[in-house]
Amino acid sequence: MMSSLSSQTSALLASLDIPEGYYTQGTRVVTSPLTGEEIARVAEVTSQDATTRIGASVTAFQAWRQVPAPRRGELVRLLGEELRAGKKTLGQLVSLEAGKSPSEGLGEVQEMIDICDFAVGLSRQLYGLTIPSERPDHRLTEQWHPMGPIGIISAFNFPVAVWCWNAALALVCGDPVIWKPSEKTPLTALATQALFLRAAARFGDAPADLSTVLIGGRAIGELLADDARVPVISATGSTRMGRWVGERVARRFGRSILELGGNNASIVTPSADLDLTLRAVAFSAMGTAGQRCTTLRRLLVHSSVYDQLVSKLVNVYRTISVSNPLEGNALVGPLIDEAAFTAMQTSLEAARAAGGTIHGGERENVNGAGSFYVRPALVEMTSQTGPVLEETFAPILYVMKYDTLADAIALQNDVPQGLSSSIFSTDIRDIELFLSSRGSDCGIANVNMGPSGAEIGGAFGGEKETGGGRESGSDAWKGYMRRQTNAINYGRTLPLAQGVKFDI
Ligand code: UN1
Repeated sequence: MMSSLSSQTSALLASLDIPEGYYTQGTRVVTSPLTGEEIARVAEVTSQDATTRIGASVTAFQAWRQVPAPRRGELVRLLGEELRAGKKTLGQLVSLEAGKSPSEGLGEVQEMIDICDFAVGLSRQLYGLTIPSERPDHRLTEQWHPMGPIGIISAFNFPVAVWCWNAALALVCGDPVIWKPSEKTPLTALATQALFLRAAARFGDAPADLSTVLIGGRAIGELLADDARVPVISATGSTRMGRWVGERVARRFGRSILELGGNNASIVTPSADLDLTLRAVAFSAMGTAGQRCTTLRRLLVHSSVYDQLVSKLVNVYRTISVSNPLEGNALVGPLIDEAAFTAMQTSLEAARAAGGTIHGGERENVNGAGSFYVRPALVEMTSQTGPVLEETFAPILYVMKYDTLADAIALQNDVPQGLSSSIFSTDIRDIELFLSSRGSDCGIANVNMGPSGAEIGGAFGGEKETGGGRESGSDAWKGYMRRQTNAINYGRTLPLAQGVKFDI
């Protein structure tokens, strides 16, 4: 007897023309965090299959790199159209498989559509420079060439958008993509691949195997990271995973784009608009049940506004709706699994031992034993220590008091991670100091909003243990291409650079 969620899942997958065998026959059991019920079983690739399919991706590359970039953009335009048409279906699947609210599920697909639009325009703007040469009758230029297959290792929390940030850029840059999705979210990957294949069929003459999905565990990720035929590996997930992937890729001189853990802070200054701050903190700390790499994890509040803001926050934490977001309007859905719940409790224990005062954090009995819903936790700390220095992928917000902005910035930067940050202020001096070279050391620094919820137009990523990679907008496309410098002599003599003489 199929559970109601699995029949819902089947109906969604069937509406994307995905054959039933793809998600009913296999060894990997997929459960929904909403209820803990099994919703599908998918087949995994063997190492041998994966190796063969990487070879097929290389063949696709040889054809695709010859297709003019604006024409490659047409494929991504069609992908964007398929995503528009399939937005509701894919969004619902994201909710079922990752536990996101309907609005966040749809938002994730919108993020895919946005990056497709961006990449289409980009397909006519993969510019190189012309550089003045020091030699007469010489020209110096640079151009950008396709790299080869791009390996994409993604996490459960943005099960499809992260693929698209990478894939939309890679495809216009002339690169096929090979995707190893999170073991926890293979269904949304299969659905995304189905939409891609529809776009490719409409495109007409796209080479086969431009997009490959490898469903599997760590061994498949390892194989991808080790394969020198895959020049770029873009990996999103924990710092532990990224260190392991980054080291393997570096060993073979591959390029990695790492988007790893965050331990994002916001600074609330005395001039902050506290109503706006309250809403921004609530969204960025509790949205997606605290399971974004950009989630607000540390709140640094000026002592003059601490009591006022924190008392309001405690109230919001006490009353925010925690439930199955598909059955009501709950703002906070489930954690992904039991391991996430255990990690959260371990961090809360450590915070208590370090002198923290904890509000919330208890398990909520929503859907029985198989699902893990928790009341988000607000933890008042007197110092930045122990679990505050780590990323726990759960809704825990550590709150600390500060007296000078210099102290707050020092605290904000004094963690191993460097993804995102923000300041709440209406004082231009405070804002500009925070954004200056003496300010936030993160890849993202926002003003009067939380650290999460980035748009695709900017480059996305961070420093230190966040891995240093940049994805998505701005010139992140350069990570998917190889730069070639060309010096061209159009004269009849051979002047050497730096005035070197070599007359034979
Ligand atoms: C992630 O959590 O891995 O900025 C990505 C955000 C989203 C992306 C998060 N646009 O919160």
